Amino acid sequence: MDHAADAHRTDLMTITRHVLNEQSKHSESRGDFTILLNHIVLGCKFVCSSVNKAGLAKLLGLAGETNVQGEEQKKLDVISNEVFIKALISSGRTCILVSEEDEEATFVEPALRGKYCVVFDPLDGSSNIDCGVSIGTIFGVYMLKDFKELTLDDVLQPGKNMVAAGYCMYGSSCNLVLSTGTGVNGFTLDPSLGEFILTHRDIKIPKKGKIYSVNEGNAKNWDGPTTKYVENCKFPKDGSSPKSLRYIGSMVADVHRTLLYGGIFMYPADKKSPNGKLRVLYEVFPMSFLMEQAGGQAFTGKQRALDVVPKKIHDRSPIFLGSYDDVEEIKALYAAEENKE
Ligand code: FDP
Repeated sequence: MDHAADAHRTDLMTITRHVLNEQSKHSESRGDFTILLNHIVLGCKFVCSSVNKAGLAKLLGLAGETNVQGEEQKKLDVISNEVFIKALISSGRTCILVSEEDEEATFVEPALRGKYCVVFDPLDGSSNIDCGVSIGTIFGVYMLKDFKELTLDDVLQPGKNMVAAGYCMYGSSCNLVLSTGTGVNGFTLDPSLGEFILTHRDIKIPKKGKIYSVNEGNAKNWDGPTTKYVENCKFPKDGSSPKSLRYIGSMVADVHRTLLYGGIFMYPADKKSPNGKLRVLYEVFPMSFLMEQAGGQAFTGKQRALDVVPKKIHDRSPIFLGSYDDVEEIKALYAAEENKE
């Protein structure tokens, strides 16, 4: 028996231990965020297990279909939403929940209320479920300013006001990436322990990348700066090598790769969708928060993404995020375009 190896294995930095360590740096903290995070982690573990079992359990298919026992089949994204809503409410630390799956925000009943608002997409990239491509959960957390009267304005705040953001990717391994505003850390689920272990400490995105990631099928409807940027990726004029194109079409997976390898991920505006496709509150903001915390940038084509003030909970925005220098390049192209007008 290798006692040294075993001893090493018992000194694991789990996500709970990590957050408790962070909490101990703030003497005023009462542990509410740690409790909230535990419930988010529980939701992620549940969804991870459902995603892994999806084929076997015949969870795939349209919501509303019935199985051989005549029971109603639920789609994975419907199940994931129910799991997160229940986990977040039962934490006793939330007051308003905004989910991609629900048209209206959920106001938690007064007896179970806490000070956090959580915005989330329980299962992003759902068009990839049936072919086993990586999908994920994205979340952002705001802290309530005024406890007296809850209104939608408590969640219609710019992304820079978030106190935490993260995502969990359900892929060949289950990875949870989290920022509480002091850098970005990545945790991998050890299925034998059922614990997320710190595997990527203080993630920093490379300053410049070699990959661009965009749905080029929309190119005929792009604006000038996006078209020019992608042209430069393929035919650089400064003598550098062309960039590689990688596009999974699942935001969590595309952003995860961008964070670790560098480069740029874009979902620009186009003539058909002048506000792009991705949702401000639970896609653009959390991913932009993580990018900035990792040393990168996030830009909408007009402004810093985290400065946007959403008007409605399901608002959309164009987004360019990733390595600092790469986003700087697209910002320059938009600035040049604006100067021409
Ligand atoms: P999906 O439609 O599969 O749910 O916002 C959802 C999203 O996936 C993102 O995860 C992904 O980045 C994007 O849409 C892909 O959109 P396109 O298929 O238009 O490229």
